[in-house]
Amino acid sequence: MGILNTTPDSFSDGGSYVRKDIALRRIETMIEEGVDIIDVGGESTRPGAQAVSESEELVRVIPMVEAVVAAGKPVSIDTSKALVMQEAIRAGASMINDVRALQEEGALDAVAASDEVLICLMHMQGQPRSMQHNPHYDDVVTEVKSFLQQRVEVCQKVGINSDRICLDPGFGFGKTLQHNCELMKHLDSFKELNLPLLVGVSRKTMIGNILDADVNNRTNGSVVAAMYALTKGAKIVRVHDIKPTVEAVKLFCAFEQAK
Ligand code: 8Y7
Repeated sequence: MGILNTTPDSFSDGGSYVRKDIALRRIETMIEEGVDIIDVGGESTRPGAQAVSESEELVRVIPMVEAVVAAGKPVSIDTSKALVMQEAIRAGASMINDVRALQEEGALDAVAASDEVLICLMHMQGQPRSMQHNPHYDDVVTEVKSFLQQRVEVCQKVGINSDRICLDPGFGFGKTLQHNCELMKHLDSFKELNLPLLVGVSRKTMIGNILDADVNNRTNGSVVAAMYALTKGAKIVRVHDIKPTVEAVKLFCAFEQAK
């Protein structure tokens, strides 16, 4: 899954894809480099980021959803807002990627109203503005898993079949470096939830902290971390650097498919 940010304050793209033509070129490049799904986001969930209005988010993302659909690639829409979900589904989005796991008003119904769209339910402790202030868990792996299981049950109650759901522990979302490392080490235990896992660690602070690398020097770390997640059972990796990640995935698949 390739990340297409349309947010001026996104920490790793520095706002360089705000202008539409640049975003369109970025979509083309990602496709050339072998991306499978493009995740279009219009709200920065970076720690401390400000909220974005519904109308602003729609203006940012819908043209990009349309462009990716026109290019023939599946689109995931990174949003928590019901109206943005509805409009993106109408524009042809294949997946909703919700860091708030359909807890905002109307979001559950927006997904339930479609009988096709996929949904990624992610775990977050707190809200983006303050989530990194003092994250606390007694047992991060158990607590994240049990939250995701509860959200799956809520989805099923409103008719969202589990074959449309994937799960994400939400690396960096209300988690210390130790929490993130513990989740990564025990990612294989999420198999007990019996749903595909999506993992997003690309260029994140956890990688910067371990490697003492600024955001422009995290590609190697991001690819290695994605590879580790794959060996622990992740089925989708959400990344900025398409080419090296596609190479890692190809190697992983070649090894895994050997007899
Ligand atoms: C994730 C995500 C972000 C993630 C999923 C960033 C939107 C921060 N991270 N969605 N979104 N999983 N599913 O650094 O880890 O990309 S935003």
